[in-house]
Amino acid sequence: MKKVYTCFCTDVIHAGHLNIINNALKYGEVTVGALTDEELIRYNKFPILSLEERIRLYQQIPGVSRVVVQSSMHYDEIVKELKPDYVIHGDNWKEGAASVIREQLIRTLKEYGGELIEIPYTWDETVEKIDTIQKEKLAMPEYRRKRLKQLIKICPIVKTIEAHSGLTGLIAEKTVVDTGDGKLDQFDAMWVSSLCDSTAKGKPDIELVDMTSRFRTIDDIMEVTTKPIIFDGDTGGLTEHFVYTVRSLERMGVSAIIIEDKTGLKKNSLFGTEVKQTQDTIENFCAKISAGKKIKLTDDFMIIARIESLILEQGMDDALTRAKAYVAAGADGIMIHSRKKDPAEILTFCDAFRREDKETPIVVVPSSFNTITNEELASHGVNIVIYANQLTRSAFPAMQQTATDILRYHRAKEVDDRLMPIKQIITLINEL
Ligand code: SPV
Ligand code: MG
Repeated sequence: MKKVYTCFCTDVIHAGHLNIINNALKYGEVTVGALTDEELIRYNKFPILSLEERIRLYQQIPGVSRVVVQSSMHYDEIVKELKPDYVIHGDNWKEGAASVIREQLIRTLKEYGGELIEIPYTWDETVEKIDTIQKEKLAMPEYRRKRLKQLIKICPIVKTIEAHSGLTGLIAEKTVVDTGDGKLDQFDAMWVSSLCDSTAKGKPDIELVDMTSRFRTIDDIMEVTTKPIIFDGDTGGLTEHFVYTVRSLERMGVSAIIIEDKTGLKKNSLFGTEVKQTQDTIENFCAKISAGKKIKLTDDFMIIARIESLILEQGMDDALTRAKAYVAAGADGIMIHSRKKDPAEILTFCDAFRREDKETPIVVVPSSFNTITNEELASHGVNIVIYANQLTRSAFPAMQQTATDILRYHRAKEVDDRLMPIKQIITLINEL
């Protein structure tokens, strides 16, 4: 009996998959590979079923002899191990990002005389509908909300970028980069920054933009994206108000709120000690965390405590003492912030915190200490990295320069080659 291999990265079996299996059976005994969660995420196919559930699903397909785990989108490793006589795949991967995977597979098969069989890809209305439903499901509150906790478990570090509008949400959702080794990468989550949400409205970052308005921003982002949202909740306000915020965010499908241990008039942390900022007492802040924890209804929603001790120059011991207290009060994660250019104090904190607490997720925002890479942060136990304001900071000077130049030249011709072509901008947004 010849050996046939195919790999699935789906949560739903439709006519297209059955067609592949039926064709594969003509050549021999069929093994199906189930792609790992980590690889699916890098290719923007966030799994709704767990790997175990997907394995069981594939095992139930008539004609499938066994299911194995494929741990890379590239077939080299699995093909070298299984040495199938045939690998079968739809013919829809000759172009685009997946073509690199195809070419590499052909080279590997050649080494021992294996063969690639490509069959016409099934694309009809039913398949299209199933595909759309799967994608749309991810935007629903119950799927979106739990996705952050899932990502923390799966990813070495959850890469998060700021979004403050539908358009920036789309950038966070759709920006994919080819990492050069035939792999793709993208952002995992979105940060609704108080700084950028306020700035976009032309307001200072002092908790002036009210919750109704901030929820409207979230709604705009949610309408056009599926990725999970981390909400910048500033100080969380009065505890009596904070519990309502938690309820609303959780119901909307937001995954986490981060609140900072400051009280009184909030100023942006990046001002540090240049402006008057007051840190809350440990007791008050713990009470706020506990109240939020008590009111939330799901295990998915996270309340993350942000420590301002380093920002306010209160020292490392204070930061660590507070971290411990906030976790004891029920915080689902810790954010440690710094405005130093050198990441040393952040890393010292992370290492010390991790020596005692291996589990509680750590969040960092490397706006000032921007030389450090995601990988370095992950190696110090950081779980979520937030690129908190770079989209706003790149867009603002570009727009300002354009406005200045139109005034200077009395026309728009001189700025035109810096602009996105009109044709491109009107096709940027997909219609339903
Ligand atoms: C934000 O993005 O609004 C933040 C991060 O809170 S920072 O601006 O660095 O304080
Ligand atoms: Mg903020």
